[in-house]
Amino acid sequence: MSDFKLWMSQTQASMEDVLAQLLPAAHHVPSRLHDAMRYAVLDGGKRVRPLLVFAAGELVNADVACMQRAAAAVEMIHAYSLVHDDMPPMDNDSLRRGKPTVHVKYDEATALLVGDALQALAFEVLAGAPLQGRPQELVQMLQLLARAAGSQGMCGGQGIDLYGVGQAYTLPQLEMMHILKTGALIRASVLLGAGCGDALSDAQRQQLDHFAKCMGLAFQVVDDVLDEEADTATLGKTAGKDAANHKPTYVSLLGLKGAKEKAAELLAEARAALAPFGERGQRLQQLADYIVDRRH
Ligand code: GRG
Repeated sequence: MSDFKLWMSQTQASMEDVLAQLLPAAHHVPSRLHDAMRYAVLDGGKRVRPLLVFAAGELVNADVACMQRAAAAVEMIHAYSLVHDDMPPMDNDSLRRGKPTVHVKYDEATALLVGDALQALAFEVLAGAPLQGRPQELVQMLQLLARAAGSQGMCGGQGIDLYGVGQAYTLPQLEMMHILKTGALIRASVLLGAGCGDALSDAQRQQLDHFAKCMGLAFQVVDDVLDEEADTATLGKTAGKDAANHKPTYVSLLGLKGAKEKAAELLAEARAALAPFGERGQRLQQLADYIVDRRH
């Protein structure tokens, strides 16, 4: 196993423990809600956002306990977004991570509460990050996550997506939607990881921010490519699910080859943005490569 793969599986395993400890125990009243929260978060997912927190932390000698809390907070926001996105008024999906979605396994009211409670818990967890003597930095991190999750971040992107159903998007419009819907939380993951260690210069922070923005978009372009390839394999034809729903994707706008080229361009730009960090940026660079090369 490569050094990167080992790091990835160890980080994923340790995050599972951290999340299991930070989530309320399933027997705590109301146990149905707590059981559903644990079901939504634990035992599934690639943990890409926590991995980004930890890899970015390597740039700045970050404190492990701080990164654990930042990573758990971002993953809780991500899990809440998936629970709500799967519900009937949004994507109406019955399977997630190979398991019944929360509203199917429990019920719709519970799924709403799970999302709401996970979002609140995320901020409680981040507020407990051990940044002794740096209260201003902690407030900035809380603001960063709040903005990334809210109407000028992930929820805003989801709104643009919902209100645009049936409309023809241009590439810049699609890009704007994904920069918010998927990219905001990916960007926040990188910046929160960097917030857990030594301060960066303004120039370094801008470079890192550029890296994070490129990766947020690259993640989504690859997601569209993987969706298209899965649909093609299932249906035996090129008309994917999103095209059938008139939902534009990078593949529908650029073609499969064009979308793959776009992902490669974004990766190259992201790698270039890391160059000034030298050796310390190696983990983040490996993770960027993994995000673009991933198979699911
Ligand atoms: C409902 C407020 C609200 C927001 C929803 C992120 C999102 C916004 C919806 C998810 C829909 C979706 C499938 C978007 C594509 C990109 C994406 C976020 C994929 C899922 O993330 P992964 O691949 O999932 O990191 P795992 O399961 O590995 O955690």
